Amino acid sequence: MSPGQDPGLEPGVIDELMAVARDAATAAAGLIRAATGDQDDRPAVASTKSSPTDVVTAMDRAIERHLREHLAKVRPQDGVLGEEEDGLRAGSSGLTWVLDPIDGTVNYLYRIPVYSVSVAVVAGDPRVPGAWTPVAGCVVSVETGETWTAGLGRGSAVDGRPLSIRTDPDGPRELSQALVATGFGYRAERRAEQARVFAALAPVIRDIRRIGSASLDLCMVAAGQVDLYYERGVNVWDMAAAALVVIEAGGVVTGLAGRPLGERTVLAGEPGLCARLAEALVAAGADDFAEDREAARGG
Ligand code: LIP
Repeated sequence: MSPGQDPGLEPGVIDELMAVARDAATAAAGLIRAATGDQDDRPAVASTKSSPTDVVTAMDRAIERHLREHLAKVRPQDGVLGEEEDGLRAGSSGLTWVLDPIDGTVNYLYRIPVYSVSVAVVAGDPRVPGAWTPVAGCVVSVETGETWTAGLGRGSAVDGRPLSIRTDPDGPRELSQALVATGFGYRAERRAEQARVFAALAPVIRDIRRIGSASLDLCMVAAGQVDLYYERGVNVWDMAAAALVVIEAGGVVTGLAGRPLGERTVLAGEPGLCARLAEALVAAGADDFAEDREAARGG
């Protein structure tokens, strides 16, 4: 199963799932705003994950707990996978909710007003690249309130305004004219490799934007605020909802060099331009990190 593949759900069911995603993400964003207000001090860090800079705040955990409790009431038959609580809670429906309580956690920590709540529901197993397809999703930019929604075959919108990548006659046709968003990982070794790729890419694109939230990067692709996005190591909860926003706006969201979404590098944008980005990324060595060679050796 892959993004865009039809899991055979009725349009009415998808519309219902869209409403659940939207209501859950909107309520969660409201809780963050109410708790954060105009505080200047940084939120409490509860722990770290893959590195000392990969932080989890108390708010991350509280919002995921709130989302899990809400979904257990309204969609008890579905599974749930979240960024902060270990493992997947299996369901019986074949659908799994994929939650990122705060996407852009470091921005939230530094009071940079660019972070989101991302709520998606997917068919298949979201832990396995290529084995899931997003069915409905919502991304809420917490500080601005912008609400991005999408449903499989039901289109995508921001604040109710339909999105369409393909109808932008002014969109760039060449990579040299493309504004490209990307991000960097929490581990220094990976950032060194990502910087190497970026150094090779920078001369052949218009410019780069490093927003700090994969879900908002992808939503900005759908809205034409950036032309392309790529990033290595993005988790399914960062991108499941926003990938559908892009796909339903006529874009593509895929892995690199024929790999499934969720394996190594994700890239997104208008189909033709995205293909040219993929070529440039492979030429820049984006699919040949030291960790890839180590994995190939069975390390
Ligand atoms: C973040 C992503 C971002 C990436 C950051 C981080 P988090 O997710 O949304 O694209 O560059 O390194 O992974 O950790 O804020 O949920």
